[in-house]
Amino acid sequence: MAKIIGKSLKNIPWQAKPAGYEYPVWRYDGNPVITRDNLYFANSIFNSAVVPYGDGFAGVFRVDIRTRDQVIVTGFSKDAINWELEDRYIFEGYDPRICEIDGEYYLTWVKLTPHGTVIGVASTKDFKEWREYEDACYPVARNGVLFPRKINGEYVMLIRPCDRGHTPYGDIFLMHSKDLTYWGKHRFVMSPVKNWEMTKVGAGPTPIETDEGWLLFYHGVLTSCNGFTYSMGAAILDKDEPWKVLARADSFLLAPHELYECVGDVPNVVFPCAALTDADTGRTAIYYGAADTSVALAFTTVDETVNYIKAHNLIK
Ligand code: BMA
Repeated sequence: MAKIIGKSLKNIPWQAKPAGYEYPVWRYDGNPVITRDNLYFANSIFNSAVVPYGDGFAGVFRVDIRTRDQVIVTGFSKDAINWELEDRYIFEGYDPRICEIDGEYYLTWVKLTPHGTVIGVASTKDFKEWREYEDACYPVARNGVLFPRKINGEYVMLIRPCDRGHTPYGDIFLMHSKDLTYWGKHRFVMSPVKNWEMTKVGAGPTPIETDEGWLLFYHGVLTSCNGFTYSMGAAILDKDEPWKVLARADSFLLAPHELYECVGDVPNVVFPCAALTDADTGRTAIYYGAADTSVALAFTTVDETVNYIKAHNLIK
């Protein structure tokens, strides 16, 4: 049985898998959990990330405001389902991820520069004061996701180099840093392989440490005659050399299906950015943006997902 290496967290959102449901990831029946109505100045609130904080949870939310500028807003919750969002933003940019490393919360996000997007990096202890670091790479990149601990003494970040538009290509790479300022030792991680992800792939939530390796949820993009479809896949990366993909599911684990995933500002988008886990039970609550409009929640257990990946493994 695959086990999470991490903290027990009894109070994460959870619903049992519906009877008769065959797949390893199932949706929360109260979806979407955050909509544009959560904030008066929002056009939409979607690709957002949450983390345990104090006796509850904190989050960094992608808010597209009514000028359609993109900003990051913090929020707090006792149950990780009902959120109070602050009515100011901390940074401009989009698609935030967040993780705790040694008592400090590290935010990575897509930061806008005149030359294209880069990965912004900032940290906080209290979600009020933020320290911003050097940009983690030069333009153009998106989907910068830190591992939740140093590996062999170094910070490790997944990134997806791209171009200024909606990239017609996209592979996941990773890079190392001793100080969150200088990044190097770049390694290729994965390219699209199957049709559901054929256009590009990008890391999703902070990787989850398990006794089998790092469980990585990621998004993959299909280009159809009607545009892009974003779905969620999963892979297991080597614990010490995480650029080595040990196993990878050949199919998606979650794809646009419900109305709130298929209809919105950008139709047909499931874009995972965070996961809360309980090490005791393996329960995992995945937060994903739905149709670039709202935030939704899905569940799995690490054991179910790892078993599914192994049973549908495309790595021979
Ligand atoms: C990507 C990012 C995501 C977005 C997706 C679909 O390039 O901009 O924030 O969810 O496109 O529009």
